Amino acid sequence: MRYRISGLCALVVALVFVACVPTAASAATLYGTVGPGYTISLTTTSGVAVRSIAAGRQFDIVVRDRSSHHNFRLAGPGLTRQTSVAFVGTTRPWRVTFTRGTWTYLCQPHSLTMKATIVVR
Ligand SMILES: [Cu+2]
Repeated sequence: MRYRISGLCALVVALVFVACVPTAASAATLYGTVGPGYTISLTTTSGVAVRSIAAGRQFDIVVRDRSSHHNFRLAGPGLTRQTSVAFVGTTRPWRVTFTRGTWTYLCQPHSLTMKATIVVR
């Protein structure tokens, strides 16, 4: 009897674990793209520019940095991620949880013009 109860507990624990894993691994992807010209964007997989995000949502951000004259920097409350100016290529996904506040993404050498904000609420 004791054995059967602990077996049931193990099964319950296993089911809870399996139920939680897909959620953690299924953040949607957003694309940050900078260059080769003087352009910077953050878009959904369908190419729609991201202007606002619901607080607490999590995304995997893949940055496509297409120029050694630009970089892509994402900053919000408590978090900054960026490519180097020299880097050209596609980053591994940055798993980001968007906390409430104003987020910005920009190219540091040209931040006066290559800059945008995202409202997270
Ligand atoms: Cu730039």
